[in-house]
Amino acid sequence: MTVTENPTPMGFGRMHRKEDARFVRGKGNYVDDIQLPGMLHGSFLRSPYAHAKIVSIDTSAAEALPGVKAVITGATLESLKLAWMPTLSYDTQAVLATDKVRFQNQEVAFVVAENHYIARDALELIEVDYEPLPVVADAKQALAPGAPVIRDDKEGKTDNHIFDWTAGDKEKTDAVFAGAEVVVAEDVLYPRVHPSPLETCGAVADFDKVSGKLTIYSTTQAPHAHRTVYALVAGLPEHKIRVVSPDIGGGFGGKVGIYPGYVLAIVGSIVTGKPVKWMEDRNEHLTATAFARDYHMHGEIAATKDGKIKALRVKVLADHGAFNGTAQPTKFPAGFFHIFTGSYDLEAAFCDVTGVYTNKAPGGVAYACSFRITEAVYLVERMIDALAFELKMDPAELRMKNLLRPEQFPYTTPTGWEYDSGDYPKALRLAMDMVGYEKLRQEQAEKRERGEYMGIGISFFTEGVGAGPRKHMDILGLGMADGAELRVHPTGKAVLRLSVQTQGQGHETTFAQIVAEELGISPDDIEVVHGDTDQTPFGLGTYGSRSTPVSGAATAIVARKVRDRARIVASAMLEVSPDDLDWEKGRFFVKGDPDQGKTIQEIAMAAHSSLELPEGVEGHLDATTVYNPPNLTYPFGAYICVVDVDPATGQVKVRRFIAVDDCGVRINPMIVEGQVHGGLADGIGMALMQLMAFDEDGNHLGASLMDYLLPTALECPSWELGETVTPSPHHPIGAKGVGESATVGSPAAVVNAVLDAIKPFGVRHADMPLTPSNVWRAVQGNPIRT
Ligand code: MCN
Ligand code: CUM
Repeated sequence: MTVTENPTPMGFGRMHRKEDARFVRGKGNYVDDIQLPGMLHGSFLRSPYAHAKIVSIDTSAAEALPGVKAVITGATLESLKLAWMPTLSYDTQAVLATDKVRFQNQEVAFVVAENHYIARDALELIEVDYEPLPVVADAKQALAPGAPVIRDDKEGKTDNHIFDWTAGDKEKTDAVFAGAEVVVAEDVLYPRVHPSPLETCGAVADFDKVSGKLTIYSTTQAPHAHRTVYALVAGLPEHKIRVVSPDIGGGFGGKVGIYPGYVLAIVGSIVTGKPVKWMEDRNEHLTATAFARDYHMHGEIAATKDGKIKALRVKVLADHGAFNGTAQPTKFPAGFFHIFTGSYDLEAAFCDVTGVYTNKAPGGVAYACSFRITEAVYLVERMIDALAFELKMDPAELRMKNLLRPEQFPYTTPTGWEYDSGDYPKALRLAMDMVGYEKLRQEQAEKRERGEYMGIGISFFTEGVGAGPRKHMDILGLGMADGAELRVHPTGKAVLRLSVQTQGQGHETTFAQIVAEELGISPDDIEVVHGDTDQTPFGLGTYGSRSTPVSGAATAIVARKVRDRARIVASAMLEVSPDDLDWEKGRFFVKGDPDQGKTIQEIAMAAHSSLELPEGVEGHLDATTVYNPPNLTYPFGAYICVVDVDPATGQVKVRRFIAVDDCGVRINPMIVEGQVHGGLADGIGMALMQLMAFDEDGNHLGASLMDYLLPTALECPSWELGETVTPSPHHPIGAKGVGESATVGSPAAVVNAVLDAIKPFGVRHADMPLTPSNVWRAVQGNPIRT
C-alpha cells in the first residue's frame, strides 16, 4: 500500500488517519479509561442454566460484605418498573431475570461495590435457588409440539414463534419453478457467530441528584437512539440525559442494542448516588451480547439446462434467541434478507422467513451484516455453485451469464429493491484477470491428476446500505435520517458535528476530507465532533454501513450550504454579483479575472466582520442540515479465493484472495482498503473457524477466545485488491458504503473455494465452519450438516 507524499490532500485521497496520532500513543479514551471521583464498580451474577425457574434469591451475605454498596435483583427492578426493557424490535428483554432465566449467562443480579474485585467476590455470596426447565437449544425444535415455552412472560404465549415474513411473488415463483428444466435444492446453514471486537461492552453512569442530569458513557454505536430509549423508559426529557460514546474499540454491530449492563450502571448510580462503572469480561461478552446469523436456510434455484437462472425460492428458520433483540428497520423483521436474488437477472423470487425463540442470547443483527445481507449473499452464492455443480458448468461462466448488465440500472429486483448503479461483468472480469482465472483452472486440472486438491471460489455480491429513506425505515419509530452541523470559525478553521460515530472506521479523517473536498479547507483544520448527544445533532448512528451514504451526504450538503453563503460574502467583498463568481477549491474568483478572488479563509473572517451583507443575508459561516436519503446505495464486488486442501487432514490453506470492490467514489482509498482487509479476515474466520456452539442443555461450548477463534495474519494471505468506480447517482458525492462489504462477500468465496477443491469427492455442500475435521468428514462422504 502506498501513501501519497503529501499526507493531507485537500479533499479525497489517501491520507493517514488523524485519530491514529492518539491511538498509536496509547492516548485513546475508551469507556474503561473513564475514572470519575467516587466511582463504584458493578458486576453481574449470571445464570448457569439456559432455562430455569428462579425459586429464590438470597443476597444477605453479599450485602454484608465490606465494600459492597448495593445488590440489585430482578425484584428491586420490578419495584422500579425497570425489570423489563424494550428491545429495538418491539419485543421486551429482561434487564435482570425475575420469573426465570432464559439463556445461559443471563443477568440475574448486579452488585455495586467499592471496586471490581469486591463486586466479583460478592457475587459468590449470592444464593440462588433454581429449578431447571427443559431447554430449546435447537431452532428446529422450537416449534415442535410440546416444546417448552420460553416466553411465558408474554400474555397468552403458548409457543416459541416470533414472526412469519415473506417477500416476493409466491405464485409467480412457483409457476417458474413448475416449468423449470433444472431445479437444485440445498440446505444451507449460516451458523451462529459473534462479532467479538477487541473492546467488550461497558458503561459508566453518573446521575447528578441536584441537577437531575444523567450522563452515560457507553460503548454504543447509536448514542442518540439510546438516549431516546432511556428518555422513554425513565420518563426524563432528552436534555436531562447525555449519552457519550467515547473511543470505541470496535463495534461490528454488537454495540447497537441496549444491554442490561448499561441500564444497571444507571440504576446503580441512582441508588448509590455515585458514578458506577460496568465493564464486562470476554466470557460475558461472548455469551451475553448480540450474536450474529443463526439462519437455517433451504434454498431452491430454477434454471434452464444451459444455465440461465430463472428463479429462487427460500425458506428460512431464524433463531433469534430468548428475546427478539435484533436492531433493524421496523418493517423488516428479517432485515434486508430479501435482497437474496443477489446480483442476477431473475424472473421471480420468493422468501419466507420464520423467527423463533430459543434458549440462547438475543441479538441476530451484528458482525458487519448490513442487516442480514451476509446471509442473503451467502445463500445465493452457494446456490449458484450448487447449480454449477449439477450443470457441470464453470461457476465463473455461470455467473457471467446471469449477472445484471450495466444497461439494466437502475434495476428493480423481484423483491422490490432498486439497485442504483453498477457494472457487474466488468468487476468480475477484473477479478478473473487479476487472479489469472483460466490459467488457474489449468493448474487445478493438472494438480487433480497428481492427487493434489486446490480450489477456486467465486462470490459476487450486491449490498444495499445507507438506511434509509425515512418513509420506509425507522427503528422504534425513529426515522432513519441524520443531521450534520458545520461551523467555520473566523480564522477559517471548522468544526463538523455528526450523529454517526466511528468505532474504528476513521470518521475523524474521512468526514473532514468531505468538507475539505467541498470547501478547500485542509482536513487538519477540520475537527469532527461525534459520539456525544450534548454536542451533536440527532441521528440514528453507525451501522448498516450507513455513515457515508447518510451522514457523508449530509456533510457534503452542509458544506455546500456554507459555500453558498461564502459566495454571497465573497460577492460583497469583491463588489460583484454572486453570479459573476466562479469557485475553485478553496476560493471564489471573478469570472474571467482569476486574480480577483477571495480564499475561504478570507471569506470566513469577512463573514464575521463589519462587512455589510445584502439585505436578509445572515452573517457568520455556519449551516445545518438533515439528510433523508432517497434510496439506499448499492455497493458490489467480485471476490475470488484460491485454496489448497489436504484431504487427508482436512487442512485448508488460503493461498490467494482477490477482492474487487466498487463503493462508488472513494473518499480515502487507504481507509477503504483497510475496511476491506478487515472484512476479508472476518470472512476467513467465519468460513473456516468460527462457531457459537451449544450442547443440548443450552450450555455454551467454548466461550473464550481459545475456542471461539479469531483469524490472525497467519490464516490470511496477502490480500490482492482491485477496484471499479460506479458512482451512486443519488448521493451528493457519488459514494456508497463499504464498511461491511468484505464481511458480506467473502465467506461464500472461501467456502466455494474449499468445496471446489474437494469436488472430486462428490461433495456439493458442507456447512461452515469448514474446520479440518468438517472438511475431512466431507471428503469421507459424510459432511456435517446441521
Ligand atoms: N469510505 C470511503 N469511501 C467510500 C465509502 C466509505 O472513504 N466510498 C470510508 C468512510 O468514510 C468511513 C469508512 O470508509 O471512514 C467506512 O464507511 P461506511 O461504509 O460508511 O461505514 P460506517 O462508517 O457506517 O461504518 C459501519 C460499518 C459497520 S456497520 C460495521 S458492522 C463495521 C464496519 O463499518 N464495524 C467496524 N467496519 C468497521 N471497522 C472497524 N475498524 N471497526 C468496526 O467496529
Ligand atoms: Cu449488521 S453489523 Mo454493522 O450494521 O453495525
